[in-house]
Amino acid sequence: MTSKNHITNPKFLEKVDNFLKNITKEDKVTLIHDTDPDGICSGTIIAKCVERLRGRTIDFRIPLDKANYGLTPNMLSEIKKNKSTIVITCDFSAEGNLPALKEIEKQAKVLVVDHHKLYNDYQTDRVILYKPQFFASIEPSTYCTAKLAYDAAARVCDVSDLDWIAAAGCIADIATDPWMPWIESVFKKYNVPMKENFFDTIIGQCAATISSTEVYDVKLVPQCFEAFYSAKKPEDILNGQFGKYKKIIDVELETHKKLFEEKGEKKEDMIIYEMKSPYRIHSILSTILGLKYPHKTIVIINHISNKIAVSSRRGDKKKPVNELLEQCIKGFPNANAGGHVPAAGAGFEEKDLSEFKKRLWKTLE
Ligand SMILES: [Mn+2]
Repeated sequence: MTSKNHITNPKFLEKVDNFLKNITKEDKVTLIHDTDPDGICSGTIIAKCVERLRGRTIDFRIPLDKANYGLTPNMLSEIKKNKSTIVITCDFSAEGNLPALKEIEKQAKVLVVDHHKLYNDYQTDRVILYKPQFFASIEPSTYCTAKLAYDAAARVCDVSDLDWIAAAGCIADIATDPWMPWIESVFKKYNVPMKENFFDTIIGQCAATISSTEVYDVKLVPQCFEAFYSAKKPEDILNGQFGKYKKIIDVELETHKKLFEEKGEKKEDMIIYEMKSPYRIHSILSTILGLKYPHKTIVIINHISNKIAVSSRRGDKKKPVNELLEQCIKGFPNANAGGHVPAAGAGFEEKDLSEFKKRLWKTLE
């Protein structure tokens, strides 16, 4: 099993245990989750955990609104309308919007399950930020939310049948390194052959099914959650209704992988590739290329419905790409950037693209 040596603050985890164990049948539980594989996988594990603990499933589920990353006014009004007494968020920095978090706290107890950057150290007797930064010595980007959710759930109920879902989240987030012995045991348990590239395995393909569906049409993702909720094993996901979206997206990815090699602009350790796709494939594409070129800073720029979406990777973490993107969009109107040291994203208006690229190249000087 997983070594416990990475836990630096076991007392902190007891607070999380108590939060989960104290949820009652009468509580109204709202789950807010990201719509990427780690968000879906962690959300499924948390929802299953709540169901097993109190004998009734969660009451409300709100997928994250990608256009307004984080807690939104719409979420607040829904939580108010629903009279939620428990709010659990998965795979985004809910504390990034502190006023909204404080507003929810007036009405509900909040558990933030997440491994993204810590924006506000806000822990109260009604709000727990269950983030690796507070209790583990592991680099947060490699302690993905699905694994956080699994580890928390495993301390308070039996979720051993959900291990493959947690492993899928780890693969999707390139968060396998610290958990290798455990991941190998999961593969063995489900007779899944190990491959050099995790994404080529059946469990990796489950994660890819979510990301493909998300980039095909984000509106379909809520159904992805249901598919994971009812799946008993990895094959159930691959043989389900979402396989067809994966095939469409795979073709699009192959096209741009080739074009990246031909048309990517290279200078020193940076490769910038500008593309146009009707699908939001930039982040999957940059994950694939980041794995292929771990010592390069990969920047994928997608022109999508008159906006620019950027995804960046730096496998060896030698240069923090979250800071790189934050720095390069400074002062742009309607822009955002954020993420992890090895993986980050940004969005801004098309008119700012040339300035953005100029600033990117300038960081090499
Ligand atoms: Mn994640």
